[in-house]
Amino acid sequence: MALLSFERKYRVRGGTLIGGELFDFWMGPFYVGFFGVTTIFFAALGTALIIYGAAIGPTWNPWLISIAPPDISYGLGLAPLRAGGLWQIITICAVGAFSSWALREVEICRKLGIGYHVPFAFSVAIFAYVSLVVIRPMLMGAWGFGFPYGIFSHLDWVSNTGYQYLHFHYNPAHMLAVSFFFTTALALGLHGSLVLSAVNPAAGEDVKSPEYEDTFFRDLIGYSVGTLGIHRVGLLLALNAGFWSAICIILSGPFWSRGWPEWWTWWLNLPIWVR
Ligand code: UQ2
Repeated sequence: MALLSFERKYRVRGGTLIGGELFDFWMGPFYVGFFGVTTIFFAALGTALIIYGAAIGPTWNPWLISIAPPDISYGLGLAPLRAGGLWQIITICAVGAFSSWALREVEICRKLGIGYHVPFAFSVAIFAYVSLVVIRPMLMGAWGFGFPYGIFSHLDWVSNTGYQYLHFHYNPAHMLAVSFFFTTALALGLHGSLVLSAVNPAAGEDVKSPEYEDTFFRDLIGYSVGTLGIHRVGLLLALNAGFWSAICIILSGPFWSRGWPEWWTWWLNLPIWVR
């Protein structure tokens, strides 16, 4: 709020994808836009339905509240509200809210004339969610393959689904995803600590320039990826973490229904081994 006068020149008209100038305004610090309205609509309806689902359920214990998808027998049809229909509408609301939020990011990028990197990155996170509750269930022929909306219940789902494939860590796409998640943490750890070491010095000491950051890594490992480069590396690592997560679960079921350890028999079956 305090920056509003400073930011006045960034509050430009236009760049909207839909609705023209109808919703082209700000409420306090927030840009509204057509997709701000649809975000609020889907988020509010989805949240209300979750609360309704909790109200007709057996518990108010926040850890145990759960809204389950329909039974597998409903296939890809609609289910009664109390038998998975709530889950179906909540899923529509979630996808609607996430997509609206991404498109609102796009409109803000267009206003500012900056790249679409942020909505693109967010889209990969949306893809990971959609792969679990839309793409994989559709490929497997039933909404019942989606995960339940609850804190413990979704953990149980992950555990059960993993054990259906005996040992999920043998899933090659899961291996890639996990490796990218860890490397993302390494990169952010390196980057956050390096930046703070240079630009947040002890009281009375001078802020250091990026050359110091380069020099630290040149002294340490003979190479600096650079201040722009580290953000390219970070984005690449994070997007790959989300992307391979989506791939690893889409593969499991629709394209591989046995244990993942067994997948590796291709290695033993290579014709290069001496019998
Ligand atoms: C760097 C640099 C930064 C950084 C970091 C590095 C001045 C402020 C962290 C070092 C990063 C390297 C060497 C690549 C790491 C790669 C992986 C896959 C973890 O050089 O430039 O800018 O923050």
